[in-house]
Amino acid sequence: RRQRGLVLFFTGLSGSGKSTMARGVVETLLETGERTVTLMDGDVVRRHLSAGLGFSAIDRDINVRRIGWVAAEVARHGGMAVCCPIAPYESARQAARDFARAAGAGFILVWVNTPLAECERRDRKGLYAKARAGQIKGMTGIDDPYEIPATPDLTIDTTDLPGGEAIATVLRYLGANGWI
Ligand code: GGZ
Repeated sequence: RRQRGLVLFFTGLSGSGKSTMARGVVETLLETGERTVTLMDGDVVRRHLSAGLGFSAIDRDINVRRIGWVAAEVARHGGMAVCCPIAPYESARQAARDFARAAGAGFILVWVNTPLAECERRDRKGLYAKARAGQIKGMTGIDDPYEIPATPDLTIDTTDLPGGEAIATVLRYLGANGWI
């Protein structure tokens, strides 16, 4: 019997651990062959699907809705799409959920709620330091909003969680809910 399609959507600040978790989940599923899975990696999305968009409220809204729409199409016929944009706005996240529902697919919102202080401590790309120094404007969490998700299906703080455990938590959730 064909599996029901699923959109697995990670949201959280830059440096929260979303992409690492998304990649880990995808890697595991590809290895086990449990599901066909498409990763909508943030960098790749912004290079192709959302080329030309910036980080204004409107551009972020368009970006996240596009991701949600494509993910729903992937899931429409039984595929699984894994997305990991910051997705700072509740309305765009809700739109992504509605696209999935309209496609007859499931939708799981994972809020990676690693606190700003920890994301800033990691600062792998140096963006937070630049934002604090006023060299870049509109950095999420510094001088741009992140709306707390109202109805996350799963909430994970990666501060004290080794990468493998964060990934395992998501895989356990998928297993417990019959998705894998
Ligand atoms: C937030 C920014 C910004 C600003 C560039 N604010 O850690 P990263 O580098 O790799 O992930 C961030 C990425 C965010 O793009 P998204 O498509 O996920 O954002 S949204 O959902 O809001 O559309 C960060 C980098 O782009 N980046 N400028 N001002 N993150």
